[in-house]
Amino acid sequence: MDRNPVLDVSNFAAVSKNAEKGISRRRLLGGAALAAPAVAGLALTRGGDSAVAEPATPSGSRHAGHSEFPHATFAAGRSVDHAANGFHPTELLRDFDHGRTRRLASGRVLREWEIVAQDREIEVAPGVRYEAWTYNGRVPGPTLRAREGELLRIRFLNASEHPHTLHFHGLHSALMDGMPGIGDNRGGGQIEPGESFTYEFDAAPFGLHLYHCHVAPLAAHIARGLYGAFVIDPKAGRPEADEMVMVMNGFDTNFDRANEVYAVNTVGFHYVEEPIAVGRDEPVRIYLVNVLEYDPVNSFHIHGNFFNYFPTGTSLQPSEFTDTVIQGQAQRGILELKFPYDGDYMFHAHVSEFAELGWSGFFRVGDPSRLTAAAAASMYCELPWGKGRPA
Ligand SMILES: [Cu+2]
Repeated sequence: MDRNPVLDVSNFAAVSKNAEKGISRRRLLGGAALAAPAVAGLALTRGGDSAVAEPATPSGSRHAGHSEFPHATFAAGRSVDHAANGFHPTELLRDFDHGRTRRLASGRVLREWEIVAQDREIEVAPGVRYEAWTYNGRVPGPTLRAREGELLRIRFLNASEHPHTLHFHGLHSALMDGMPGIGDNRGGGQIEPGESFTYEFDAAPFGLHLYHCHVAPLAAHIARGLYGAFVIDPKAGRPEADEMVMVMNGFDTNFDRANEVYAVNTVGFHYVEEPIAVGRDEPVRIYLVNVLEYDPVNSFHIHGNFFNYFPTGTSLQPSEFTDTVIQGQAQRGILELKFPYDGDYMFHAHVSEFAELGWSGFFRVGDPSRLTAAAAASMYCELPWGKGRPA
């Protein structure tokens, strides 16, 4: 059907050791996957008893009120092996890659990075492995950070077994667009395995952008993990704050074009397991990017608080003071807020299904002895690893 082997869906399934063909996320949620509890490491472990084969609409569930919506929980008693993954979502959160800089004769700053595309298996929830395609071995790729007006140079090496590109959002010429078919005769366009290309363009406009691969089939290349945030600071900078990047993503672990795991920064429920520590009354700035494939919208909601929202970060004036934003794919924005009270505050997709499949976390504000998430989490939902689960 297609000349490119990566287009073959059966090929996708074949390379995912843990994928179980034909088990969709919706069937999983409906309880059908109970017949195959080993599916991608996912099992419905209600009450810690994997043999509990409840129908899709059980009655008398401990989780009355959403009993028609059994949770896909993850391998109990385990955490993701971050060392094996090669990246840690807690560190990745505040990891901004400024590259190397030097001043050109003109006085202008040249900023340079090297990005290598590599195939790499990663664990996206305890026991759930995924054959990712990565930039610099991590998902999301490095958060590239520059300042408005600089000259940017990104050397891209494709060490993957598949053709890829770097397609940046921002202002640049067609040759630098990472678009297959444009500039192939000048070394650009689609970058084949083993090839390299250097992208060069001005840092403009200031704001929060993203980059991703633009090789077809596009959904597959993006869903595999080839994306990252791209921050261009305004010339005068932004006010001091505790800054963090959140890339909202998901993983189609059985290659049926629907996601089984949802997350911020790749690992489902990671910020439940390790709440994000922030200071009380300290300014916090979140660079929020939605790269989710296969679902039309994503969202971010915070408990007990409101934030100023700067869509695309291209204006210094917020457009909204709110507690929930909706983003389509590639939409992004900057959130600024302070936490006035100690305690643990949940943040999650307000698409509840995403929240219950991993896209949930907590901010831990000030004194951790007060109102911590262990209790809150168990009240909210049955969570992985048996923590906080009622006896
Ligand atoms: Cu690609």
